[in-house]
Amino acid sequence: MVVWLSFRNNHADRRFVMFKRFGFCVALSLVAVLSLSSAGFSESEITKQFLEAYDQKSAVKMAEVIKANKDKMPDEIKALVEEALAPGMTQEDRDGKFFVADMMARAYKDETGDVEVLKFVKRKEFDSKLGPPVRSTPQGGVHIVEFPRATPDVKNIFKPENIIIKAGDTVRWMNNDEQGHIFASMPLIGTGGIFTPRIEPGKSWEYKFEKPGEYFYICFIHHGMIGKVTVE
Ligand SMILES: [Cu+2]
Repeated sequence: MVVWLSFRNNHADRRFVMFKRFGFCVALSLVAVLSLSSAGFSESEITKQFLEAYDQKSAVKMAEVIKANKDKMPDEIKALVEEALAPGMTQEDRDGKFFVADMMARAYKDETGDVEVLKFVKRKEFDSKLGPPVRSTPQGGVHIVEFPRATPDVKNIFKPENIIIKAGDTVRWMNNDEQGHIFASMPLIGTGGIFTPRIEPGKSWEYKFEKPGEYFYICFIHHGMIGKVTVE
């Protein structure tokens, strides 16, 4: 449950929850719509109709667009994600496209019960916020991920943030920062299993990865502090 709550704290997700409660979200949706209109969308007809319904704040019309184009939606949404990840995209445009892909995938899930497209969008969005994956070399039998000491420019990060290891390997998270961190992996989009206590400064915490998979994890305290372990 805590993992789910924290998952819901994820950025796009939070915007969606707010989007659902229109009364609370005028400012945010305005920001999103503004960034969409400047995002140079090569909007397909379906996306255009969906955005029109969104502009009218009509959840009913949005659902209708999805219903009328049900079979095309997975490809439509994947194309949007591809656009979002295209080279040269600004962060703002990327966020805008992921925002729409996320909304469409949710509406598609509500219509069909199929959650896989939404998971796909979430995984891609998460990956887009990380640097490229690095194959980790164990030191003294374990892989080390550090919470480095905060500097004026960089704080609340996992380092390295995106590693590849082998099944059976152990990762040790070491807190060299001056504050505590708590994190967990998100079973809704990847493999669950990591759930840490509060790791205080100077302390460390280990996890042995028996199960192959993609472990997307987030700090509960610091929004935007994210990492990933891919277990082969
Ligand atoms: Cu943290």
